[in-house]
Amino acid sequence: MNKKWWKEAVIYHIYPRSFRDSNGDGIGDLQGIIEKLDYIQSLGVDIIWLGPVYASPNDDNGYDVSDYYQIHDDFGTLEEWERLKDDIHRRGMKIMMDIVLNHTSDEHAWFEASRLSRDNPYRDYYHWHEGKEGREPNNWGSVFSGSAWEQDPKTGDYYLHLFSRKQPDLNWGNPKVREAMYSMMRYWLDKGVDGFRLDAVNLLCKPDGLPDSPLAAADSEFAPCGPLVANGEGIHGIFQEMNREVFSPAQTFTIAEMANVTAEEGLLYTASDRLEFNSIIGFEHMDVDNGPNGRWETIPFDLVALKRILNSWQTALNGRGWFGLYLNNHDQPRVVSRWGNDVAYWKESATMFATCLHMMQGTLFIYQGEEIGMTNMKFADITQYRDIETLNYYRHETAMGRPQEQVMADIYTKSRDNARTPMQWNTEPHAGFSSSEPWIGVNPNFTDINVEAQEDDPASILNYYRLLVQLRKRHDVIVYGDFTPLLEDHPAIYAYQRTLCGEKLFVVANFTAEEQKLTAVKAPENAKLLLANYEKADGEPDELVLRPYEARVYLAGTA
Ligand code: ISL
Ligand code: CA
Repeated sequence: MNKKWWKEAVIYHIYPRSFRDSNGDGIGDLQGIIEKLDYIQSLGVDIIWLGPVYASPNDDNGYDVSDYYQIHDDFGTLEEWERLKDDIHRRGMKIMMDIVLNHTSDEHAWFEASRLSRDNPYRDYYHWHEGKEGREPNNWGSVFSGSAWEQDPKTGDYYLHLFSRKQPDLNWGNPKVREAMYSMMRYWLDKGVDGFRLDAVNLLCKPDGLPDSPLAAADSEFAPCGPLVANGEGIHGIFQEMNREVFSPAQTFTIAEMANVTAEEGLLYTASDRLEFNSIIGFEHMDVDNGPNGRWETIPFDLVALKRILNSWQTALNGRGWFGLYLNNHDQPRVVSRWGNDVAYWKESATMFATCLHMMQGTLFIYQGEEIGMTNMKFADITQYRDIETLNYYRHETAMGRPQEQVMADIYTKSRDNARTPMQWNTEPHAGFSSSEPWIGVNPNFTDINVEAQEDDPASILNYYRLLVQLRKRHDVIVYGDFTPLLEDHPAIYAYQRTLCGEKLFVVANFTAEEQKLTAVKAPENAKLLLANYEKADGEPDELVLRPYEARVYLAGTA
């Protein structure tokens, strides 16, 4: 058991545009976060992860950075950022910045120079290529619909953008790009940043020769290229260099965000002796209800598949690498609506997911609003959506002739805007998020679901989260214990055991709205109920009936 502070840490993830608006322009800002630090601290969290707050034309809400050294006017000033950082530190918490290395904005000075001519010194900062037979250099599709290539009128060449056309991919084969990004990260470390969340970072190395993606679907001219581009040749060398140049000297804490990664690969990125990253947030478990054609296609939720994936990560990384535990973030629909029941069993399912996740091994993430059970949002009209991925998808699908109701149904299920509606603070107008009309609509259920309503209610989701965080601090077995999967093929119950130096933690969770009888497993001898999401857990541990979305945790052999 290799103890580290960051393994024990709980991270609170802020999406700055939607957290709290202090000056009434409808957009969340740094001063708004400063005002809410008491609240964040009251959750018991250790680290605040700040979504991108750099200068940006906001094509992808700040993940398109035009200047990595400036704070976006919408959010405030560098002085305000300094104050936020100092206030976070004064409270004994840490600050983690979101770092976007795969691409810049097309309004970044490097890209503006690079598009001027073929022999511009910045040309090689990006991926510029000639067309092939009057078309794109290959069949790669962008994550945000359409081609991953854009032809630029100035020279007639194409540039690569795996995300929007305003997010050109950087060429990490160019040592000048690497050095510039390393010094940018050092700049933030010198300012006192404690850690980084590295955006889409396993996409940095594109395959030589730019081969076509084999994933072409019959009805689309462009093919998903994530699996082909992810984890490219040379990537580990770059991460080890980055670690030597930036992370190790500053002893900083790093979490790599990576889609298209299995547990075996996740171990390569996080194994402590390989000196790449401390931890990883993967997508495999969140992709469990994606169909063969990607995330917009939804297949029924399959608990056995989810267990297979999460259990494989728990086992593969144990003792060698380190996992990042999440079920919610700004890119995912709210899990309580997605795989739970946000009507009849809203509180039960929200706390069940939390229990199941919090008792696993890894650094824990709480995404703003998750701790009060915020739900998905169905906007009546496409014009009310703001997310570029959603808007591009709508445009693309309707242009292909798909009925609008079908496309809207996909959007209701998977749009990232589900998780980007303003934080629901109280019952005041605009949910206490802002004094004026917010940049994106507030979920009308804020009158029922808000922080104020839950603050003093001992049975609220909010106070359940506080308890979960405290338990993690109190019991090493939750952080460090070995993981043993149980009932792997059971279609309705997630069960597992954690063990550490004679201590045993036994976790059972009912993922359905029906009662489930627990027959094949039982809590260990002399185990005591540590936590439950129903008032009173009845029955003896060996003849349990789990009520709808009930979750229980038993502890035995306390040292
Ligand atoms: O690459 C993918 C699929 O092949 C995506 O799932 C991708 O990994 C994911 O979208 C990365 O998300 C992050 O980078 C995006 C940004 O829009 C997201 O908000 C951010 O979390 C581009 O910067
Ligand atoms: Ca504001």
